Amino acid sequence: MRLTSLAHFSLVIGLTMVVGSFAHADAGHKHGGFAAGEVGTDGSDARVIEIEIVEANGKMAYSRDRIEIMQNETVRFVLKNAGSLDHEFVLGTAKENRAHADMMASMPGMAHADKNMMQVASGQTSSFVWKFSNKGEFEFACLIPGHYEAGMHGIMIVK
Ligand SMILES: [Cu+2]
Repeated sequence: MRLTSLAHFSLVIGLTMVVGSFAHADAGHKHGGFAAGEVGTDGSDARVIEIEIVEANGKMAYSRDRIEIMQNETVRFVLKNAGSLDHEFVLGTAKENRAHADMMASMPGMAHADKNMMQVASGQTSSFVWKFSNKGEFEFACLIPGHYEAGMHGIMIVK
């Protein structure tokens, strides 16, 4: 009985390690890039997707909560911030965004800039060109503390 449960225990540990390493590879940057692809170098022939950021009744949201893209498509996101607060737009897996948001919450005022994101000040419009070189389900989100929870996130499906 004791031996059986010991064997069972080590099997569980082994499986956990295998699952853990898959999850790590999935969340990590592939080939030195980002999970969702890479910064677009030329936006001149990109598909344009306009998104408005709105705030109302304690909620904050992007005007779209689901976007479908074809693999290798280059997209120019044009974000118009119609709210009274500054916001951002970060592309990644839901898991990457969660980890990033937790880090920001633990370091208030942390300087925060990376290639897979942009900031949009209140009343401004900014654009951002991205090449979706990887298929999968990703997320766009605002990771300023409290904003994700207030509604600032959407799904990006790359087919
Ligand atoms: Cu925000």
